[in-house]
Amino acid sequence: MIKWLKVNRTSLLVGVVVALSAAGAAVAVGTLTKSQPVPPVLPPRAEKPPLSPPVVELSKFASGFTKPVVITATPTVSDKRVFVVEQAGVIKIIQADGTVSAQAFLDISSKVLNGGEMGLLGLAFSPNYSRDGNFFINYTDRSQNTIVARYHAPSPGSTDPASEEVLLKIAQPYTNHNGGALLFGPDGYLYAALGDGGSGGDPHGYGQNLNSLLGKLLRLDVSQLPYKSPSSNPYANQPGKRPEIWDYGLRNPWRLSFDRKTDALYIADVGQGDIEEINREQSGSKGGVNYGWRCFEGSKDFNLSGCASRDNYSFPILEYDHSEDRCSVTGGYVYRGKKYPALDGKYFYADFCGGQLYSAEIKDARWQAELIVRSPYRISTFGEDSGGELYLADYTTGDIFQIRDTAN
Ligand SMILES: [Ca+2]
Repeated sequence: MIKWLKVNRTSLLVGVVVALSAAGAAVAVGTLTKSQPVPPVLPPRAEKPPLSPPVVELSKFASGFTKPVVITATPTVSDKRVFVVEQAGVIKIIQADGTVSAQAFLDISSKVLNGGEMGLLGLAFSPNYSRDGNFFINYTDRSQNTIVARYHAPSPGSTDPASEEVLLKIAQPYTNHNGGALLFGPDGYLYAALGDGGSGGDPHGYGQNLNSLLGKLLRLDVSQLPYKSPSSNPYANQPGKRPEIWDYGLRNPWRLSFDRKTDALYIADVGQGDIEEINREQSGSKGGVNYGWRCFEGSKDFNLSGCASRDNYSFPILEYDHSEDRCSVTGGYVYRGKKYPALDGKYFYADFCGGQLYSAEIKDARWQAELIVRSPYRISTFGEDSGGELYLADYTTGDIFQIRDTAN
């Protein structure tokens, strides 16, 4: 035992001297005994190779869906499953290897009015899903109401269909512009997007009417039901205004996302006949943002009757017209995944009719968009898996594609 210790002390001393020499430290061994500070022995710095400009490819990930409108995942990072919502009222699971589970996660097609812009349109898992098993959906019921409801999954792969608890039931005056996006914010509240009720030109003025939930982004505390409107909502205690409202002046918000890194909120809003738009709301916003509809379509005047001066409204960071077969924006995500670092920080979005996939970022102090792919797809939605990798859906074929960078 004693011999063993001696040997190892010697080895340790030799190790220190060798390490210092290897690091090029100009310290004589003799000075070590005077307790002078010794420079730390650091490993050689690993230089990361520079990233090449990304080359984005849409790689088929899964197929066989009918009219996919939502792609999402649970918030549990180790849960690699991807959930796909079919408009008719079915939620299916893609396993990590791309196979689609035979059994639906939820099938409420018998309750859903499906067609045009109606159907099962939103899905968001509780931030505590691994513990509470709750998730939230938005659908059009058979009487043409928008329903926001909570469901419970007693085990990871199946749902109790009788667990529905309705949070909101909102009559839809027309069949179109139902919005439908649901997502949890970094504040833990549920954000629910509703369109202006439909027809054209917002004939009843819902977008600017703070006593209506239509044309709004709502912010709800769903930690217990019935839900509460957080007291920090901008109209929480104002008579004649709905306390659920976070933002207003939306026409048909089709897909929202929070940037996982900056917490900024991106809202894509479908235009009337000319302008498609992307809006961005900074982290730390107090809400009450007026996104302009039906006073403005994008940054363009639409119907200024009863409207205030332009500085009362928030205008898009990005907008585009209906040239090149474009007709309807599909909002996406800022890439924050791990696999493709050259995509980090780029906001991806698309046009449903023209098939263009764009990425945008701030260059020279302004938002600039770049056409990435002119696809043959009708891109109905984007989605993130639990690790932040991005996917999109082709509404026509029901294929799900992963956004990849083949250059890095
Ligand atoms: Ca707007």
